[in-house]
Amino acid sequence: PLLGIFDSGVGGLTVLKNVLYRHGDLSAVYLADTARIPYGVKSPLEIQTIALGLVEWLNMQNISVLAVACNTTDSLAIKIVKQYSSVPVVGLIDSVGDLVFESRIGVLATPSTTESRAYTKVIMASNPNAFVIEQACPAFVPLIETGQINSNEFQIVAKNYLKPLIDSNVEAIILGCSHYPLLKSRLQELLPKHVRLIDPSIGLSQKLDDLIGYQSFVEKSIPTFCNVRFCATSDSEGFASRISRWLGIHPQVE
Ligand code: DGN
Repeated sequence: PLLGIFDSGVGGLTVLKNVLYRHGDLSAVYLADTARIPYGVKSPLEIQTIALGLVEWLNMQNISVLAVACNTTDSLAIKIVKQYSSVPVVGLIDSVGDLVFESRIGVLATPSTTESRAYTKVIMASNPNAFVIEQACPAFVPLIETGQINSNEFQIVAKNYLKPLIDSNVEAIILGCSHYPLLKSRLQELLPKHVRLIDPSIGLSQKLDDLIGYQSFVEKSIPTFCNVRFCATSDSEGFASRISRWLGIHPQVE
């Protein structure tokens, strides 16, 4: 099977990595919409129009399943994606239900995603008594894309974003933007030890089990990404160097 997977930039690589841990034999086409990043502050109509174009392109690549590795698209345009995709679609948000056991939950995401309240709705559907606090983190994606997660600036904005969640005594935090797993250890340093960080791409990877008809429970070694075709909508060289930074591989980018 051939997986189509897209995000605005490097965030979806965290999803791809988890998918390949679980489904090591899968080939993939990874599409980064570098021409239009960041998505997090765009209107629903803009995100829907963009998503439609990406899906139409992916439809032409003979994919057998499509993963929306961008929460912003998932929260604002999943209906359009499902309507226009010629293959089954998996997203990040509705895959999270099975991953959450705690009842005081924080969500970190882009402004568009938090405004949609999509995560709150999914969590409340499985636990109506849950307390959910969503925090928009507009500064994170630019800092990640430019490799500045060890900067003072990161430390300052992260502390501000986390404060309301810590003050609310959350027990777990959903990384509701696919870029944020890249911050996992930085965030963990700023949080009380007992707070669990949840990466929704674990749920997405599990959902693929049913769709691609096979799965591997064997612990795989780190994915090599050699069966992945990387594509970007602009600045393919810049994107190639960002892939190298985050994955330690040096692929060609179309
Ligand atoms: N990685 C995307 C998400 O999960 O929402 C959005 C990143 C962005 O473009 N701001």
